[in-house]
Amino acid sequence: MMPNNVPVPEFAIVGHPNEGKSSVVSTLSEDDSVRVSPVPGETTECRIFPVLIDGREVIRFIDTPGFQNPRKTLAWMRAYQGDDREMLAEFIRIHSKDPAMHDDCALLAPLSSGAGIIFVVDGSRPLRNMDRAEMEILRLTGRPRMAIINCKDENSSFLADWQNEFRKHFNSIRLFNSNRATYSQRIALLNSLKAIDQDLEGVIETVIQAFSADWENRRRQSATLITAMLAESLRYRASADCPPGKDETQLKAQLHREYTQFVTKLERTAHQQIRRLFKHNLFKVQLPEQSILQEDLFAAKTWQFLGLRDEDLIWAAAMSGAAVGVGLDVMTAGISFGVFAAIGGVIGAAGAAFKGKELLSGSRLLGMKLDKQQLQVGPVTNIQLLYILLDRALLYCRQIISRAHGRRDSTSALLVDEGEKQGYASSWTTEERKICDRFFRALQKEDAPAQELVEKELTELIREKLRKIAEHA
Ligand SMILES: Nc1nc2c(ncn2[C@@H]2O[C@H](COP(=O)(O)OP(=O)(O)OP(=O)(O)O)[C@@H](O)[C@H]2O)c(=O)[nH]1
Ligand SMILES: [Mg+2]
Repeated sequence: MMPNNVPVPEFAIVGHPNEGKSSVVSTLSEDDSVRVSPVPGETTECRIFPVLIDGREVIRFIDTPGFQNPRKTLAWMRAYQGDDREMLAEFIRIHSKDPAMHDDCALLAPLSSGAGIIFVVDGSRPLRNMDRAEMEILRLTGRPRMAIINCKDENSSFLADWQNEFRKHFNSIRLFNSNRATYSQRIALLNSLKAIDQDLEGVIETVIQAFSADWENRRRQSATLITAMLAESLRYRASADCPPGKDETQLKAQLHREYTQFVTKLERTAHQQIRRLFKHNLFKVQLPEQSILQEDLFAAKTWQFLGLRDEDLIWAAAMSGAAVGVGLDVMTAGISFGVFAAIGGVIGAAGAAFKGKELLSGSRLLGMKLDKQQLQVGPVTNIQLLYILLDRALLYCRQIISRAHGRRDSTSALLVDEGEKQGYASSWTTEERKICDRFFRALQKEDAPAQELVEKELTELIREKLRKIAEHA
């Protein structure tokens, strides 16, 4: 962590209007409150975006307006005869009342107070003389500077021109797409910042370490949230009185509905908490149509996608909301897999009926007169629910982790459609699946000390999986 007496490094993000400066600031500071707009001239005043880790500011990025009158600014600087160190302050003093120079004064102000420069251009357009004037202004400021080529569209035919020109004016150059940059690309950018000025090396290294510890912390917290969500979903049980004469089908449907709503809400809450950990407040992404996260948690499609085995299909049908209307047949099959258990006088009879193949049809249960007092739903005895929730949580994390904060559209961050994958857990090793198994069995036994141990084990496994996801995001 940054010691108290070390000044916080600051970088002003400068460039022509509408090139993506604010978007770069937003991605680098992981702050999606930065105003980004397709209309040039959106940013009219400088604004500081500090990066806080554990309440301490480690680095700050300054969003600035685009150059307004670069030719006149450059001409003034070239004609300036005074002390170089006073040049920017003098420029601002002389032009501060001139509305035609307002933005130039504003963007040069942080440089005058010592900020480093990150110059942003949209590399998908050709280089113009205006850009050369802007680069020359920045060179004349004498501040340490790097250039970022932020390609707003896929066109890379102008890249070589930009790179050649940049070599004349900047200490460091990077391709950096503010809409697609991943965590590792941001770290790579910070590493390049070290090279622009030797004095910055130590302090930027400290920032990189703080970032990396913070991300590790977020992954650990996400893993803890996922494990808790799994435990609560799988441990759930509820019962209702079912005296003779009461409409049992309706009661089951109601218990079932309450159960699926409970798990669905738990899942949504856990996902939202993870989204907040990664500082995404705007994320209302339209996932690809095929995405499994689009689907209802209990839809048969979800379960098929994520590798459901044939013998679990009836169980899945029983779990799906649609099956509620189907009637007792499917619901009864559900009982056999542990969604519903009839407790009280019925256990012996039901237990006998569950043996053998007939249980799948449910036919023998259908006509049975059971003097049950209570109907119980949960705890779930089918481990598939664990894998489905786990896979969906990991897929959700992948979306969140790979989303750049500077992005403002609502399409998915991922180029590859994750819905095509069969989920993560299906490719896990036997050892990893055993961890899930132990966790699941401990929950069923309601054995608290054993649970604590396996919860730790599972959290650790999830944390490691999240690390791998972040690495490849
Ligand atoms: N597709 C795509 N669009 C981008 C990218 N970067 C920025 N944009 C879009 O370009 C527009 C301008 O982005 P801003 O970040 O507001 O640009 P700016 O340089 O701050 O603009 P001013 O404040 O007006 O000077 C916005 O509509 C952004 O969403 C990018 O990497 N890819
Ligand atoms: Mg802006």
